[in-house]
Amino acid sequence: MDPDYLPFHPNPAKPTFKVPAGAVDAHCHVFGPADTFPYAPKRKYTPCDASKEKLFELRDYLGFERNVIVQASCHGRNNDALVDALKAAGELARGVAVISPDVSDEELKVMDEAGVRAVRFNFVKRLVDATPKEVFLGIAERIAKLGWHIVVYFEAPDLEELKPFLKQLPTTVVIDHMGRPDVTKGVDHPDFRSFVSLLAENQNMWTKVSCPERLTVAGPPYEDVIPFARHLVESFPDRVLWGTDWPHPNMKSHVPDEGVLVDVLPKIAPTAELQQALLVNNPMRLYWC
Ligand code: 0GY
Repeated sequence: MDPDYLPFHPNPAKPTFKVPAGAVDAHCHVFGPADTFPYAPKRKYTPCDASKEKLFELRDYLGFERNVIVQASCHGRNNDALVDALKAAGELARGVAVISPDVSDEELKVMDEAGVRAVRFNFVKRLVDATPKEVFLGIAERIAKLGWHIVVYFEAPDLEELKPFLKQLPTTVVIDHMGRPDVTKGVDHPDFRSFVSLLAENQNMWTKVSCPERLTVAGPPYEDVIPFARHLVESFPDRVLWGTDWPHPNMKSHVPDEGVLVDVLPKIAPTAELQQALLVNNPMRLYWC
C-alpha cells in the first residue's frame, strides 16, 4: 500500500528561531502504522506511516514541548491511533478527534481521559464525503457538555455558505489554516476580509496560522503566505494557534522542511509577546486548562 503523495522530510534543518519554553505544536498528525492501525477503507488518500515515536522525536528536535494531534481523514472515525499516541505522550499531548453521531458516552469518556479536547468537522470536499449540518450540530451539543471545542476545516470558497452554521456552534471554534485563503489575491481581497470579519465579530472563533506549505504559490520560504498569518496574529493575538502540520498529508508540490516552517514564526509573530501568546499561552489555555 504505497502512499499517494510525497513522504515527509527525512532530516529537516535545525531551525534558527528558538521557540519559547513550553511551546506547543498545535496541529500535527499520527498515521498508522497501518499494520497496527489500518487506514479507513473509504479514505480519499493513503498516507505514509507516521508514527507517534517519529512525531515525538520531531517535537524534541524542533524545541517544542507539547503536541496537539489532529485526527486526519485517512483514519476516518476510528481514533485508535490518535488515542494510542495521546496515552503514550501523557500530559505532553492533547487530541482532536473525528466522531460519528452514534458514538457512545463511554467512548467519549475514554477519549476524554486520553486527552481529547475537541472534535474536527471537515468540509473539504476532496477529503471527505459531506456530513449533514444537523449531524454536526447534534455532535456539537454533546461535546460541549464535556467542555470540548470544535475545529473546522474548509476552503475559502465555502466560507460564505458556512458562516451561518459556524455562528450556530456553541463552543470555541478553531478554523484550520486561516480558512485556506487564495494567497494570490492578497490580504485586502474581500474573501480574506470576510474571514477577518468573521473572527472580529465572533469572539469564540480562533484560527490556526499554519500550513504555509499548502497555501503557498511561491514555495519555501513561503513569503507569499506571511502577510496573511501576520495580519491574523496581530489582529487576534489571543485567538491564534500554530502547528507544523507534520507529516503533511497530500503534499504534492514539494517536501516541507519543518526547520524552514519554524523559521517562518518570527516573521508572522515578530515580538516575543506575540510569540509567547501564539506558541504557549493560547494553546495551553485551550487544551490544558
Ligand atoms: C491537514 C491537511 C489535509 C488533510 C487532512 O484530514 C485530513 O486528511 O487534514 C489536507 O489535505 O489539506 O493537515 O489539515
